[in-house]
Amino acid sequence: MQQGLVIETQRRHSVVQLTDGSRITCISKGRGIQLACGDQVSISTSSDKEGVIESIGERTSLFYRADSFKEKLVAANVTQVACIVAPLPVYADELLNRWLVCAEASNVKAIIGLNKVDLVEAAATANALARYKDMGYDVIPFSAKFNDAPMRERLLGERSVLIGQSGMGKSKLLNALVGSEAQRTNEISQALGSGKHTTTFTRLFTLGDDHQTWVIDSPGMQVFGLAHYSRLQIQQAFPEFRDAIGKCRFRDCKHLHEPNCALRELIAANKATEERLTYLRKFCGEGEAVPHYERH
Ligand SMILES: Nc1nc2c(ncn2[C@@H]2O[C@H](COP(=O)(O)OP(=O)(O)O)[C@@H](O)[C@H]2O)c(=O)[nH]1
Ligand SMILES: [Mg+2]
Ligand SMILES: [Zn+2]
Repeated sequence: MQQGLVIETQRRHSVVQLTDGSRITCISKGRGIQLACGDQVSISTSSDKEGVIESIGERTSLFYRADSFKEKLVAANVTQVACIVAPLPVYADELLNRWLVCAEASNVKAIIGLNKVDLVEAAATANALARYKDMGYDVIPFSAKFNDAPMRERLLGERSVLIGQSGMGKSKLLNALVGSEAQRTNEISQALGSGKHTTTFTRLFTLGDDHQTWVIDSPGMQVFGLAHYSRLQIQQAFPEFRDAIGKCRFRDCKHLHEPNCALRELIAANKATEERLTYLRKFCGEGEAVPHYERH
């Protein structure tokens, strides 16, 4: 039995990096096991070519999205979610809020990387993002093209998942960080001969000789459901509203026009924004919750 780290997943196949840095394509034993990049696994090998995932180590964190029908694991055991946005193409603010809420609800720190600060349009975006600093999120302006240092600094020593819509510059950043390694072809697709494009897969890269820094590149996502979290978990994932949850005059307060709404009082006092309350109400009203994902 050998220990390894899942660095690529695709249905029942995954690529596992062993402690000596070598890689092996594996299949999962049970049907019910969903693997994520970042999972620590025990594998058995029948030949040098293919391994079998025997068990998954306990996860310190699990970042994933879900709608009422299915769950999609994004990354396991990460220490931070790095949300990558840019002025062009214009990033979607609602998606950013979904990632922040998901990170908060999964107990993982979130940071916001503002890429392409070399563009003149970046000044307005930086202004718009200033409100997130008030909520406690660090906003890191950088340019993957001309100066990636501010972002690199925040990634070193951490196990991060990069999340962002396509076009925000995640691949460019990865190129700057890991060089030609970022062109790593999809090993599962190669093995299976399916030749899928690499950017549709989540991939993990390790940095440094000790492989302790992780950067996980996820494909650009246009939807990000939060159906795996309860209303209360979602409400509490808004740091600026957290202390006010449950303190409205009416227990079933919709936070619209009710008197003595504790959330609205925060907005009136300029400690929270109308926009964030709209997201809170929207995210809470979405779909029936799927059963919480079984941790192995
Ligand atoms: N001006 C500018 N363009 C960038 C920067 N970073 C990435 N781009 C460009 O943005 C486009 C999308 O980048 P890419 O890395 O493929 O984005 P991804 O879809 O998030 O992986 C490409 O044309 C990049 O050259 C940057 O810092 N400044
Ligand atoms: Mg990309
Ligand atoms: Zn209320």
